Amino acid sequence: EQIALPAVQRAAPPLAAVPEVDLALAAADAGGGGRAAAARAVARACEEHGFFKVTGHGVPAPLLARVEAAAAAFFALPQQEKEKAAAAPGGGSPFGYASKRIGGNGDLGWVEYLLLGVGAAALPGAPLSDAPAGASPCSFREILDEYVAAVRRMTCAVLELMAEGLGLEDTGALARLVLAGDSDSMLRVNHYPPAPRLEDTGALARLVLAGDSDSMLRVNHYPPAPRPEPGRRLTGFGEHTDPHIISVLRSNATAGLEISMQDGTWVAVPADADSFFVNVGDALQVLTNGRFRSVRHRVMVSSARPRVSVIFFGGPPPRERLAPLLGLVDRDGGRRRYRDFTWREYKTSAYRTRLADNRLAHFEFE
Ligand code: GA4
Repeated sequence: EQIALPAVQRAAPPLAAVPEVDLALAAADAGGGGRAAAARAVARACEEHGFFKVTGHGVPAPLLARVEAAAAAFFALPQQEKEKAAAAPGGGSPFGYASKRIGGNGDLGWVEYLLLGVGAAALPGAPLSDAPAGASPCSFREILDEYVAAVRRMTCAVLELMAEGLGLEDTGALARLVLAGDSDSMLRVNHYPPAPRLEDTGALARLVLAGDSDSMLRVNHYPPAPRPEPGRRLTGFGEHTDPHIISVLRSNATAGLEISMQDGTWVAVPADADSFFVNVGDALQVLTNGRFRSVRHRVMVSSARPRVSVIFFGGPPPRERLAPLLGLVDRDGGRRRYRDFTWREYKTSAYRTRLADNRLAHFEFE
């Protein structure tokens, strides 16, 4: 008789061909048709998966290494110091540091993280301004601000390619939303500690041996338990779509990210620490009248090494009306898929949902 252990899941197969765009190549070959080809490839990836890889991104490798080292140093701090460092002006809910709790509606994951507001205008005395960054003389905040500036620039280059791929006349229409002084953009730094190994035979005993362990006595007979599978996986970040326009992710060399295909099957995205990964968010699905797909994704954690990921969420200003971009509805036979709403309205509604919910369903026309 098999007893299902909740954390055990079979590994998803790897995504066979990750769509990829080389920004440097696209920029260098503007005249030779390379740029137009890159724009078409980006649009195709956004339609099919809502997901693609970016190489030739221009974010310096030493900066990526500094961010990764600073994040590792931060998460190695004692719990209390992490909480204190992240609580500062501009650090109110949902921003700050948290462990295991995701959002405010009961979602849990095998993850600890920092969430920071990073609108175009930097705040003096922002969270983490005093936090050390490992060996670096800069504060963690200074390193993150430098990173956000570089990633925002690259994000706008990607958004311009998307606009070109959509055939928009105004190719700056998407990038302008994220560049606005009051753009509602965020940075998330996730740390997924390795799942406790089943081979770590002390993991459970240590809990019970704790001085304040809540133990009881009960006499039961258990039939022999099945041998647990070797590839034990925990949910690091449960399945969801991102609410913003665009998410730009970079991780260390530890895998874990999985995306959902259109038929609902899950595929694993092989880690690539030298590249960025782009997700289409709900707001971009609306702006494209459903043509680009907001990709459902999750992070699964195994027992190997810690995963660290840093995600820039590019969002519009709160007052911005999310309506299909000029020209896109005509092409869809004049039919609008979503009713009118502002980003502020959408966010308020999204933050009341559970992670796995379909947040856009509520705004769809029949
Ligand atoms: C998913 C994308 C971003 O990480 C995030 C998340 C936010 C949070 O962690 O507070 C949310 C989640 C995300 C979607 C639905 C709501 C809000 C948790 C949650 C259950 C920062 C975001 O903007 O939306």
